Formats: sequence, C-alpha cells, structure tokens
Amino acid sequence: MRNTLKTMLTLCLFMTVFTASWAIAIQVGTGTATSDVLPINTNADYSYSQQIYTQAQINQAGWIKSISFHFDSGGNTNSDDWDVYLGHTSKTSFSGVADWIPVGDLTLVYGGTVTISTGYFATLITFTTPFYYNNTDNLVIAIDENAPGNAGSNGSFRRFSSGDYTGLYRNYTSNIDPKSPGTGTRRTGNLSQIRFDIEIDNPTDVTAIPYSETQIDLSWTRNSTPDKVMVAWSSTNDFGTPVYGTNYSAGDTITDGGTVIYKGSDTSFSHTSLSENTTYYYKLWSVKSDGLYNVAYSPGVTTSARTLAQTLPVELSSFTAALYSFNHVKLQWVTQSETNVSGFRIYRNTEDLLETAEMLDLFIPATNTSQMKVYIATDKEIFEEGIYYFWLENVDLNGESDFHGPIHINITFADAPTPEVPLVQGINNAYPNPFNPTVNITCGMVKGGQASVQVYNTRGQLVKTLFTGTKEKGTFKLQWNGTDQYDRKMPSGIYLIRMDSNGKNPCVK
Ligand SMILES: [Ca+2]
Ligand SMILES: [Ca+2]
Repeated sequence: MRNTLKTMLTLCLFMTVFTASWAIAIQVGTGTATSDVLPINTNADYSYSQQIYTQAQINQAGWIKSISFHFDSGGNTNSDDWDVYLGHTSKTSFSGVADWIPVGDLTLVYGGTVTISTGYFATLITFTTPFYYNNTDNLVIAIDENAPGNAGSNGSFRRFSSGDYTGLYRNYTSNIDPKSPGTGTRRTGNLSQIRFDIEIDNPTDVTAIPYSETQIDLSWTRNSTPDKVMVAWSSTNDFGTPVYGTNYSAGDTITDGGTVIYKGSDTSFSHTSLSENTTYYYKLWSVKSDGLYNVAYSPGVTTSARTLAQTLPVELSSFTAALYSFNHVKLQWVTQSETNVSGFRIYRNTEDLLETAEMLDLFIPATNTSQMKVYIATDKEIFEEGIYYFWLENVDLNGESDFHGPIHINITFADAPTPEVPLVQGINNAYPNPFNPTVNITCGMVKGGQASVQVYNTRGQLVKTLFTGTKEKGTFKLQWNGTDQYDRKMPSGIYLIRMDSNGKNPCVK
C-alpha cells in the first residue's frame, strides 16, 4: 500500500513537471551526486549563489519561462524565500571568491516563496518575468535566499560536475545584499542540476505569395537555433495548438484546426492544387524534438494569401456552327468577359487540323465588355458537301492569340436544289497562312478554259508561275510558299499575283 502511494506520488510529480506544454525542456546535468550549498544552503540562515551555465550546455535560444531543481533529501525549512536573477555573461568562471557578476547586470525573474519539493526536478520556479536567452552568451543564475533562520540540517540538491569555479556562493548569518554580497565562502565546479523550460522562437520573415491560380509559395527564416518548421493550412484561419510531445507529419490534422502540409528544415514550401481566387490561411511553428519525450512548438505565426483569379483574355461560354440557306454556315460564339482583345478570326478545314486550316476573310472586332456578348459570323464559301471544322481565334491587343475549337458541322445539300455557286472570275482572295510562310490563293472560273497564275515583284519581274493549264468551271486553290522558280527564298515585301484566264487578268497583292 505504501509502495503504491509512493508510485502514485511519483507519477503526480512527473505530471507536474510536464505541464509546461508550450516549452522545450532542457536538462543540464545528470547523476545522483548531491550538493548542500547550491543553489541554496538550507543549513545557513542566509545564502547567495551564482552559477554559470555555458551556451553549449543550454544550446537553445528562446524565452526561459521557468526553471526547476531536483531536491534530493534533508531539511528545507526556513529556506523558501528566493529572489532569482538571470543574466547573460561572457564569463566562463569566477576568478576569485569576490568575483561576483554585478546584480545590476542581471534581471530579477522571480521573487517570493518557492515550494521545495522532493523529487525529479520537482522544485519548480515559474518566472514572473520570463527571460530571453540568446544562446550566444553563457547564462548566470543568481539565487538570494532571504527567509530568516535555517533548517537545522543540510538539504541536498542533485549536482553535476561542470567547469572549475563555475559556481560561487556565500553563507552568512545576516541577510546578504546581492548589490554588495561581500566575500564569498567558496568557489566550486559542482553546479546544480537544472531544467530550463524554454519557449522556442517562431520562424521569422514569413511570407505567403500567390504564384498562380493553383499555387501559393510560402517562405520563412528558421529561428536562430535553427529549429525545424512545421506548416499547417486552414480555410478559415482557425488553428489548434500542436500537442506537446506529439510528432506530426504532412497530412495530419491538428485538433481545433489546421492540416499539416510540411515539416522539416527547408525555408520554403509550395502549396499546390489549390482553387483559384481563394484565400488560404497558414500557421507556422518552430518545432523541437530531442527524440526522447520532448516535442515542443513555438507559439506560432500566421499568414495568408489568395490564389490568383483566372485572367484569360476571353472567357468563352459557347462556340457553335449551324447551316442555314443550304450553304451558309452561321458561326456563333458567346463571351462572358473580354480583356484587351483586338478581335476574332475564324479558320475552316475539312479535317481536324488547325495547321492547314484556311483563315476566313473576315475579322470581327472585339467589344471588350465585361458583360455577356453574342457574336455571329457567316461563312458563305462552302460549296461542297462534307464535314467542316471551325476554329475561333481571339487576338489580343499585344498580338498574342488563343484558339478555341474545333467545332464541326456535317454539310449536306441533300434535298436542296443544286446551289447557284456565286462564282467570281479571277482571284477571290489571297491571305498569308499564320502558321508558315505561305500564301493561300483562291481563284474562280466562271467557265472552263485556259488559266495561268503567276507571282510578280513590284518591278514587274516574274517571280514564279504557280499554275498554267486548263481549269473547269468553279473555284480552285493554290499556295505560294514564298520562293521563286528556282526555289530560292524571296525577301518579305509586296508581290503581285496575276491570274490570266480567257483574256482577263485580275491582280491581287
Ligand atoms: Ca534562511
Ligand atoms: Ca538576501
């Protein structure tokens, strides 16, 4: 029964020690050896001590919020009124028994009653004024015990062997004034085992920048230790507190809000596969794990960013083709919004291949409205049955363009009378192909007979003969690839295309 009670008591103490859930616990010193003079001397009426812990022993920047000592056994009455001072120091040892670090250089972090409890780091002093440790200098802890009287016996605290003369203390029958502590009793290298509860620093320089409609780039600077960083996101800016002692991985959720998307030593992360024009919230913590029982998190820092909105020049909601009056194809498209659009062109082909499609001889100026807009264009140059493919090109003011389509339509003149093809004698049109340096030429013959099509330069010199022979009534198509009759590439400029047929010679540039 007695043993059970003892076990329970130990467990309770254990739990008390670990309630500092926000902090990493840094323990300095191990073993079972004890000291009855540091951090205080319970057998003296009054005592004052200074102990220097090195940067290497602590090795963790952050806010020290509490410290604890391991009281082992012995008397501890009349010994519970402590003033605790912390300070940075470049000192590594005390050169003599009067070589005190001036208390004016230190910060009073606690003043008052300390409950001296037996057991594993059970004598806890939670600071009234947390102390930021820079992890560059060494740290000095001064303790002034002010309760009148003494315990009548030695009380012992766990100690460890640190560097020579890293500790200095004075025992006295009168209350010692830390401003002028006088000559110390002794120097020692046996310092108190101590546990620091340090709230680790947040990452700094945290930014979230939208990269695209689907990606936000996060970046940060790790804290000075430097510790790893954990990142979580939320759609609502609600984040829970990471649970002390819990190791999270990407994909884990944090109770009360947040899903972990990254943990590691990098200083940036790209959050991808996001929705456009949507705000994403992030919280970043420094995370420290010693691989045993401590996994601690910094308080955390939040940021947010909104993914980019779609900025296509044209938001097209439909593009359709329909036959009417047997050989006219009506093309209709609807835009929901337009931005910096010059206008629209239409391409036609008898196969699903934009590269060889013909550009129709029309250009439809854009309205650049933010409202819905319906456009209609008519292709009157379909003279044969078959499947036709159409593409819509929207041309930006800066000359760039996007293609929509193709859509296709099956043209049959089945029950319609043979259409009166509106034949025009000569060259009907000529236009450059936007995809390669060729010119497409459409020619018409109102009746069959001799025809020739030739390219001339502006000085009237023949460059190339594209066709010579006989043609049936109807239209026929030619291409000029920009070379002369010896297949030499001709410079860009103005050329005349001349068609001779049955004595007529229309020209097109
Ligand atoms: Ca005392
Ligand atoms: Ca004193």
